[in-house]
Amino acid sequence: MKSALISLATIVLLLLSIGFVHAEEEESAYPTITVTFADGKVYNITGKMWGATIYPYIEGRITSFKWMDKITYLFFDKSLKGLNPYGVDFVRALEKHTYDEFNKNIFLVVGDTLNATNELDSDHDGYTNIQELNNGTYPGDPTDYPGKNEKNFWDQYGGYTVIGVLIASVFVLYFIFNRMSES
Ligand SMILES: [Ca+2]
Repeated sequence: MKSALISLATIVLLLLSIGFVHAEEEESAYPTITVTFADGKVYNITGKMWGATIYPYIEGRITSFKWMDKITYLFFDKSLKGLNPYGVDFVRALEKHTYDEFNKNIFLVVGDTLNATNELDSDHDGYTNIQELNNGTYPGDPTDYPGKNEKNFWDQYGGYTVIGVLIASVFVLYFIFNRMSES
């Protein structure tokens, strides 16, 4: 009876801790980024602001790719702690505006910022940011670029070729051994 109670208490504690960890994760999806506007005003763009205002605006502007499913790391590194090279260029262009402009019409300023960074190649992979945005690859990740997923012949059929050669070798060896045992 006592051990049953202890097990029950342990299970309850485990469930509670899982709940807490989960709640903490959801709280901070994106990092807070401190920006200094052209008028010298320092401002914190919170994770909530990236997620609820800036990302949805970009999803609406880029129509050739559905960024909704992939947008998490558009500006941020894979640990979601800081900006990737595209995020750095984006914030730099954002800082050319004044706080007043940003405060009055955030969408206008974010739109201008997007236009100002479109022709840059932030990750230096040979594709401009807008080419990558339209193709659904990350403009801040040099290992992700348009055409990367079009596999070449070896990537696509290399595995089958190796298996085919192995099976053929087994057959050849089988016949050779058969002959040797017959003679
Ligand atoms: Ca690029």
